[in-house]
Amino acid sequence: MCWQVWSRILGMIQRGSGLHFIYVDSMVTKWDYCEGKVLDQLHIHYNIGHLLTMEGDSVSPDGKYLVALNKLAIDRFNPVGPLHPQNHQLIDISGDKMQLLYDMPIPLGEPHYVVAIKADKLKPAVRYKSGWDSRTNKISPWKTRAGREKVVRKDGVVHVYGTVIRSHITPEIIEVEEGETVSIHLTNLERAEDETHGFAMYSQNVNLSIEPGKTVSATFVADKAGVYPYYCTEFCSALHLEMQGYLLVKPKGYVAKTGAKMTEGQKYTKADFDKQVKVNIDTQAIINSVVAFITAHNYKDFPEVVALVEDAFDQLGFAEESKKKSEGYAAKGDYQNATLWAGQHWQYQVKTADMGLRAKTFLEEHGAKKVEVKKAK
Ligand SMILES: [Cu+2]
Repeated sequence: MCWQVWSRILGMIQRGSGLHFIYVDSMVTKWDYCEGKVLDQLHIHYNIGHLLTMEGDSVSPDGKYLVALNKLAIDRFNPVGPLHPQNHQLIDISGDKMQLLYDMPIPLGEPHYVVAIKADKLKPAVRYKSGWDSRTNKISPWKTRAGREKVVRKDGVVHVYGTVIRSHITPEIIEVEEGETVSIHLTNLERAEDETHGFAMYSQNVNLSIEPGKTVSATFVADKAGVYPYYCTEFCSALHLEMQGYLLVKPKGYVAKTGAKMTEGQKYTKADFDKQVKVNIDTQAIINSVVAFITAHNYKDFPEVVALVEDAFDQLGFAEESKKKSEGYAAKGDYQNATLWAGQHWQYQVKTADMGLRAKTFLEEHGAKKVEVKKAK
């Protein structure tokens, strides 16, 4: 190949592609560097600062596109303040004539020396190891497992070891005294891809993003008595709004008046328990039909689906544990705990069904084929 595209007074070459930008004229020039001849010029939006071609900085440039990275965008987009968007323009350079395809304004400074790589070179991690601190890149000392949530007061700090999972933040209530330092450590128990939860607390400047497996901490001084709601900021499932709780900050030295008593929480009855069990049986029927669909197809040929199925079975394992606990309490006539665990069982079923349906849709959209299913004798 003997041509290049230029775009600066002294120019910047995208190696192997022969493209240059011309700053003052606001142009991209394509030229034949063997013959010293200009092949084509394209006006772009002012003012071009850099160029980017697909893998243009490598020894084997690839693709048919160039992006003009322009510095200024006055008059082009709606003004939204002193900082105007920077305009990036996508150009097709495959033919004799370059062709402008697309404008992309972004609210950042114009990037320098940008590199474009093929999407299939990306091999990102899907989830962190459970309890991972992404800042120190090792297991967090604050990692918490399901059922091990606790509040510990140590060296003048209230440490909250909490967890988040669809669709619950544990603990739901945190009680501290005015002036105490509070350190909240949250572990996302999810293993499913893209199941990030958020955690925002009113008035305490706490706003966390907690990706699957991650443990993250936030520390603040609860310096004003009051009730501060916290909640998940990601729309993580249909039961997303269940993910909330309250920080209660008692006035310093507050003593409850005599006679003031906490009222008992809601008591579930056998009827509540039976109702939840019926819902769980119906949900299981949906799961079974989805599993039947998936296993009747060549799902093992689709790594995305295999990952979803693994996650789904993980969740179903948790579901089994909750079901056993619920049945154990019911056998003892403790319908309060039996109903709570039956509800937990259902939560895991919903997660399983959610992943199963995503897997089913993927198979339908990617032309999965039917396979022979061995019948159990
Ligand atoms: Cu959530």
